[in-house]
Amino acid sequence: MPQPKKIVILISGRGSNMEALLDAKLPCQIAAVVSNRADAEGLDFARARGIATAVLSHRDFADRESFDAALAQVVDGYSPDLVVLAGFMRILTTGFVKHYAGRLINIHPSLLPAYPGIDTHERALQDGIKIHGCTVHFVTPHLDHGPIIIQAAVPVLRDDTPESLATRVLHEEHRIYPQAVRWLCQNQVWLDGNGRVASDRLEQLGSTLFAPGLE
Ligand code: NHR
Ligand code: GAR
Repeated sequence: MPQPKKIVILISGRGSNMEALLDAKLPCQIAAVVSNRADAEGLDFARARGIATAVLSHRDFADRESFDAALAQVVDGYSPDLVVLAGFMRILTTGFVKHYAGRLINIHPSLLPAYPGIDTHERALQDGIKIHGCTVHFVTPHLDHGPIIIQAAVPVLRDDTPESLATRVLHEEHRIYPQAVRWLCQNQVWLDGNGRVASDRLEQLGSTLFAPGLE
């Protein structure tokens, strides 16, 4: 048996995606949870599970380069095979992203490449789109444009608010993020030399989502 992969999770707040990962009994070692905010709710949950935590406040650094350099030092202290952004809210410099090329992933609350950036649910409702969702992708220097590993689609309903839509999307985030990490830990999915997501999984299952549904 090869050594289980080591994972570091980066958070900024609530940490519900981190919780989903900790609850998923993944075939890997969660080495640490690192936050850029000391008051991130997710830190308490990780501590209660006996997982190492670290806080590095971006406010203590003069610029993004120095914050990212210090962050990389903390993260590298756990020698991770995979670094997982879970509601991490700081844009990362090219230097940081390149250092973790092929082993840095993010979950984003939209069907990328639609709605990169923040306030995705509000913008989706403004545009009147009928199908929305979430995306797990490798992180590249081009914000929210890295190679896609898995997506989940949900309907947008007539009376949705940004909050109700966020809740529906978040439910699916909690399903696809553990799945993506499991594939990566088991070497069933990887980033190939051409910057594309490759996979040796045989099944290709799925079904059509109509919104509103057909009569
Ligand atoms: N860094 C790089 N280089 N590439 C990506 O794809 C990244 C990234 C860092 C974070 C997560 C991303 C998301 O899923 C992510 C992907 C924060 C912002 C942002 O504007 C945008 C996208 C993401 C995360 N952050 C503001 C900033 O100035 C701060 C906003 C705040 O604190 O509320 O860094 O959406
Ligand atoms: C999630 O919806 C995640 O996709 C999103 O923030 C939420 C974090 O929730 N990420 C971003 O918007 C990154 N810019 P969580 O802290 O409970 O996992």
